[in-house]
Amino acid sequence: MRVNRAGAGNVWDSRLVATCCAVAGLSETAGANTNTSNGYNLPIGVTDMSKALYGLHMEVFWICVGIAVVVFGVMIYSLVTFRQSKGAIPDTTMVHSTKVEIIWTIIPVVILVVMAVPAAELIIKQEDTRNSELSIRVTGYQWKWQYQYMDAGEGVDFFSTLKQDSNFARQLDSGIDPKSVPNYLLDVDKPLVIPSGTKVRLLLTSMDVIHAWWVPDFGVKRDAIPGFINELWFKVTPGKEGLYRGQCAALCGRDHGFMPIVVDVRSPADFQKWVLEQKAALNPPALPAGAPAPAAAAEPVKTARLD
Ligand SMILES: [Cu+2]
Repeated sequence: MRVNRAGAGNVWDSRLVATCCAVAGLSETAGANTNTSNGYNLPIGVTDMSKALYGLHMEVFWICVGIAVVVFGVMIYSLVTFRQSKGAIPDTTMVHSTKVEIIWTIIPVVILVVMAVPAAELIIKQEDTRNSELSIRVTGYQWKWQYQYMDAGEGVDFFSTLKQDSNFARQLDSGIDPKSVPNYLLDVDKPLVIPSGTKVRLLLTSMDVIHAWWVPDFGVKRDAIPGFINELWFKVTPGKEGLYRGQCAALCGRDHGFMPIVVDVRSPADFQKWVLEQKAALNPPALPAGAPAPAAAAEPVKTARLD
């Protein structure tokens, strides 16, 4: 019995550790990429929006701390000072005091307004996808993401799936220590590439179940729902180029934990170069007249199949 309990305890201990590691996971890899989370608080992030969200979050946090200190301070002081053993007699003069009721209604309303005004301003800003400079259609699948570029990247279209080394290590009895895999479960074969200093709009949808596209460092998280198109936008501060990692944030089935998001932020010039490379790969340049065509041999086979 004792052994069993100890065993169960170990399982829970290890699960707790695993959960904590998973929570801190985005920051654990900070050395290998540019994520700004410290594992304890919201990441400050690399967009004006993520910084504003962090600022608001801290403002509300300190208001809550202030309220807690005042309320618990008065409560504890009253409990200690006016206890029965000291001969305290209940004061009944303030029962149904209109003055007190007005005060304790107005003060919380003022506090709520102080929090609600900047919060509403930020929500309005978050929803404002006007004047975006690059749109990308993001489609969630069980269990991968598809990125289809519009505007300057028109025609670029690819899937982004869990990187092979993570995929092998995660298999039951793989014999591979996940700790030996860099960015375990947080790496993909082909990251989303975007330019810095550019307002990027994502159009999110899904082809099966509800997924959610979440990159903490950009201060964005939104559901990808079949039959709907949701929008989000972000603009990475110039100079913050690098790799940023996120995950699907909606329980989307068996492999929900295995569809990470990696965003490769490049300078606009590097992004332009990347787009040209992608387009060149899609449409190989026409061969000069008279040159031997390497694809010529394959062509009749294709035609024959069609016939
Ligand atoms: Cu998902």
